[in-house]
Amino acid sequence: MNSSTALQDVVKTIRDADKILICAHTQADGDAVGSSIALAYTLKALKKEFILYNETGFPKWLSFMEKPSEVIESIESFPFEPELIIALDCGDPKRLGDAMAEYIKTKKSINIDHHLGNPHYGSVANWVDSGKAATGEMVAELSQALNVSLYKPLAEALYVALSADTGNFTFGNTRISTLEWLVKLAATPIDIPSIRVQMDNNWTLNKLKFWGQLYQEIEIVHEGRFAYVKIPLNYYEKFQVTKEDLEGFVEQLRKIHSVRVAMIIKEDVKNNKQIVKISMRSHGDDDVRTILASLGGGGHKNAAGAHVDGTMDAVITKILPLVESMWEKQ
Ligand SMILES: [Mn+2]
Repeated sequence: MNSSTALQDVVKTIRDADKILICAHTQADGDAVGSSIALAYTLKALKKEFILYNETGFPKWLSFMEKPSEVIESIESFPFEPELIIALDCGDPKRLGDAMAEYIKTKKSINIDHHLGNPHYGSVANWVDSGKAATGEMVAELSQALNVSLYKPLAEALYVALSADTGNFTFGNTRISTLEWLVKLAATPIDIPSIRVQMDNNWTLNKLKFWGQLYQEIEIVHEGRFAYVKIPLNYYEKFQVTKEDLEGFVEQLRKIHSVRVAMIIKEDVKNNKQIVKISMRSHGDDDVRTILASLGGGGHKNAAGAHVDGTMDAVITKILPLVESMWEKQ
């Protein structure tokens, strides 16, 4: 199904529904939060009842954003029973959280996303386009198709979504269409310089010192082309920071002139089991999604992630040859 047919299906399904739940992937990033809030403002303009849901809430660094309602984090707290669920920016239904991954199977659902390999889990419509820089760009098109004007809080949420997923409009995923949306957003009353201050200049001293320590621990292998940092679980307590304070760190590793692939690997615990969480970034033809897909992960060609059982060192031992063999095949 082509993109415009999928969009028309989404438009029609939304027009026909009155009680709609909006959700996105857990550990939400700027695109997940921005597109959720933007869709909520779109539904508000259409006078629909909506629930803004995220199983792990929204991160503190985005608390400056205006929201049309509180964020609900548990199914028990729903103010009403939704008839339609719209999942945003989520390439795998498991990433909606344990409770929502089950709940979504019991309702009509729409899946709007830009992750490659999304399995089209929406029961009534799937608008999946990996050519889009951000899910926020799709929500922008959707609100336009629904004839909702770019009023200020909606425009602000779209700006945050687009800017977050494109490294402030610098990554290779930034298309002409993305920049055209930036122009449209800049023409609204939003105050971009002040949003930038709130997105960029909001660090704690602890976070700065934490990053300072991580810079000391960068490992560089494969003739300078692969850089990674391990983050032991006890670091959060040691430096008095949260997992959120790592947002954006992996991009720093790409600043080294020789580095083509960057990775952070974090120790974590899930269901009393030790796991590691991996984030990888690359440029151009270096396809890190394929590398992490072989470990059960996913994402985009130049930005991917995975959750893997085992210790950090064991997982690194697995990844090192995968990165090397990607280059051998090129
Ligand atoms: Mn995204």
